[in-house]
Amino acid sequence: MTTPQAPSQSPSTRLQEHLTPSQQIEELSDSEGFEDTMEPATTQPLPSFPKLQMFESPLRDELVTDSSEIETETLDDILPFLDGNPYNFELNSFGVPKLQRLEHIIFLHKALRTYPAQFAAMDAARPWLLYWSLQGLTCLNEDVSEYRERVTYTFSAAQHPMGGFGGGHGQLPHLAGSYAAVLSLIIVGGKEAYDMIDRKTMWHFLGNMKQADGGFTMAPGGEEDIRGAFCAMVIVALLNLPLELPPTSPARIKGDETFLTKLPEWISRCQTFEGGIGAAPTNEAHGAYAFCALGCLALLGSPEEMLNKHLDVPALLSWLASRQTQPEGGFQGRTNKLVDGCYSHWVGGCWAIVEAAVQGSKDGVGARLWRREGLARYILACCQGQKGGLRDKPGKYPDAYHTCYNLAGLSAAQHRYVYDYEKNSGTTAAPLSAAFNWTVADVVEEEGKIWDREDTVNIIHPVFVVPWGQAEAARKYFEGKAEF
Ligand code: FPP
Ligand code: K
Ligand code: ZN
Repeated sequence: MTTPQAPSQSPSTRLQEHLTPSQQIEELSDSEGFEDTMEPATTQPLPSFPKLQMFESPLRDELVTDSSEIETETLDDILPFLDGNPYNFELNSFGVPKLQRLEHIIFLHKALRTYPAQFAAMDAARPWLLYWSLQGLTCLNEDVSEYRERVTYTFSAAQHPMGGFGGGHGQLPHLAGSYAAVLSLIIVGGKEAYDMIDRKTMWHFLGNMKQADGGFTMAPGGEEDIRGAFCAMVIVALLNLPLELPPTSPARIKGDETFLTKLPEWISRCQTFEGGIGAAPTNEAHGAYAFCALGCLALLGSPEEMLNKHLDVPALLSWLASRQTQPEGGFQGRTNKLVDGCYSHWVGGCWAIVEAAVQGSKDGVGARLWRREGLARYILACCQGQKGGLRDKPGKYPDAYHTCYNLAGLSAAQHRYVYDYEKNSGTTAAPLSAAFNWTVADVVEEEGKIWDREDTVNIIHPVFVVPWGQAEAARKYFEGKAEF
């Protein structure tokens, strides 16, 4: 099994020969703020756009609705980017815009700086801003160790005395904030960052979110949905927390014993008649929740066992495959809605887990269930902002969220993740260690590569969505700790 590496010399390394990182940012981004020009420049045709892909989706019917109209308008915005090159980006050897690596790196460094006053409304999302930016940077092979101290300091102020993380000092803890905080700390890594997390109060906080029906609420008295289950179990697995519920847990009070009690059954109830997965039982299926559900199941056991036991896999496959849009190539989040670059990860990231469930073993012949080439083309041709950062679609501004998840999706397209039952077979079967069994391979030529080595982003962990090796390092560190 090969472990592909990103290009050895990152653009920033080249730049750093002359300037410090902050000087580079000033130098190259001048006064644009967070803006991107929406004006396409002159268009040069892309030589390699396959004509077959130009046909409209055969699934479209005659009925005109608000949804069909906006779909048509969206296609009008997107097609110029698929069969032309409105921003005059340099093209790779396949005739597709190159990954604008340096511009994206600069964009993400800027996203980690001070925000103007109107961003105060996003204060509760601060952990996310850190996570998206750090994850995006590492995906582009950028070293983020310069942020280690700041990240540790920021989250030490956002940690609630009763456990978990909020958006900042004095804010109530939340499972989404706690998830983004823990992932950010694991990305920067190191003893100080790890030790800053109060694992014992975190265990109490997570226990208080666990409900007697098997699911988790996002916050005390908050909504119960699949994000809660996924975020909680990611934290339990990474921090190696005890599976036993604390005595104050609502589930414990009703007689349940562990974080796992009735959890896969609760996830199973989120699968809908379409085959996809909703936020909670009875909700509409949506790609973002599908990733949370599959990720959560892949934490509890092997994908093969967990998905086949708790989901209707053929129905799931059919629904997931239907999310890839034609001719755009990217993914939509739900039936009859629009393609969006962030689903490059939320849906694109589901495939590794689903493929592992279908293939079973590491020797399984690569099942070709989706078009990697189509996704990579949508990301490179349509989602790269003119001045750095990635976006939902042409006509939208780039942001850290879409940059992170487009890059994660590009990684999903470029690498083949394989579940290896034998990877940790020498060690004891520690609780919640299933997600530490993944290995990775490069995507082979026949799968339709449309990227060069320079357009290749780093491998990320298919379940934890952090740089390869960082989840393993954290788990190893916390396995070396006493219970608390
Ligand atoms: C719909 O928005 C979007 C959702 C219903 C899901 C949002 C959830 C996430 C992005 C993932 C959360 C994951 C974790 C780990 C916390 P929309 O109606 O604007 O978009 P659409 O038209 O594409 O459905
Ligand atoms: K959307
Ligand atoms: Zn989006």
